[in-house]
Amino acid sequence: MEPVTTLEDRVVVRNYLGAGDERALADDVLDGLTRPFKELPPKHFYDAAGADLFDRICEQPEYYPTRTERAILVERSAEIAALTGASELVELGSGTAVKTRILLQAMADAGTLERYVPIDVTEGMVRDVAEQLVEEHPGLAVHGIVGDFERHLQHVPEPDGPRIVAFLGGTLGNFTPGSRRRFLRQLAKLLRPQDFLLLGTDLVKDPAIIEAAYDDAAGVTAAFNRNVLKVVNAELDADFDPEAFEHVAFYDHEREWLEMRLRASRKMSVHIGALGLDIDFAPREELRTEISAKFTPERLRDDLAAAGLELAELLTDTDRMFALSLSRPR
Ligand code: AVJ
Repeated sequence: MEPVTTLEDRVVVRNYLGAGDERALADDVLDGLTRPFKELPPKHFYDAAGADLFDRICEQPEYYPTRTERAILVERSAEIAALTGASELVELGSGTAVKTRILLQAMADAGTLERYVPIDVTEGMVRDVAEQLVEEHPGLAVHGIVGDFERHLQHVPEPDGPRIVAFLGGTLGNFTPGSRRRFLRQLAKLLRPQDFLLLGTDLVKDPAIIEAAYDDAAGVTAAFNRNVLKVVNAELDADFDPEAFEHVAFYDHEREWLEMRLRASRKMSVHIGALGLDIDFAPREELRTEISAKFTPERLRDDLAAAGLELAELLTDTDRMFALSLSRPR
């Protein structure tokens, strides 16, 4: 009898998130809100409501990164598949894998596709994507990792063939310059000489275009920004009044990054029950919630080089709004 492979045989999902993970928010809030300049890391935007708001941001006419990156992928995926000869795709922050499907299809068309390794913090998302993709691609194996790509990269399985590690969407821009290079070095460790890093980065451009992308007319980004306060309220029993904070988005020329802040409209005191902590805001005091770095090709090359990587291809749209880069160990 022929051995029968069921869909289940081709899907493995491992969850590395543990009890300690609620602490991550508590620690970040304790640390970030007691600093002289208040700050919260952007990863806490993404509860279910935040993820929905982010999806809606991607549909706003002002928010160019998502559709531009997708267009580059549509245009160049066949070339990426051919150039890398990759049989496996490891993806950080895979989400609903909308863009990834384009690349996986190109790898399937090239006849090389064997395995997809999505990494995401939302278990349901990893499972759904895994099940859909094995149905779409006969022979594809999916090894899903539910975890934080800043902490769980050691659980990425040994490579099975030539590999692409993909970090799309411009999320590298959330790192400050020093930690950005440190993180790129972590990614470089997943690569052997024949492997490639596929990185999506937003590019330096007219600040008015960037600022509009982070302050859309429909107010979706403003709602997304305030959502982080709702996350803190829900998870840490706090009493932020999100509507008392104004959405601020500005491009910092010197640092070449977009910065989002929440500005207190009045003096207030916020109680954070789970931490037994009271935080005071002065009128107009600002809380930084995100930086989103924009790159020049030169700076990208330098950051990659600092991580021991060499730029092989820089793929951009005709307006040079966004870049996909392929790099490999030097
Ligand atoms: C998901 C980090 C790439 O920086 O453009 C969108 C997040 N913040 N609008 C970005 C975001 C406000 C986004 N990244």
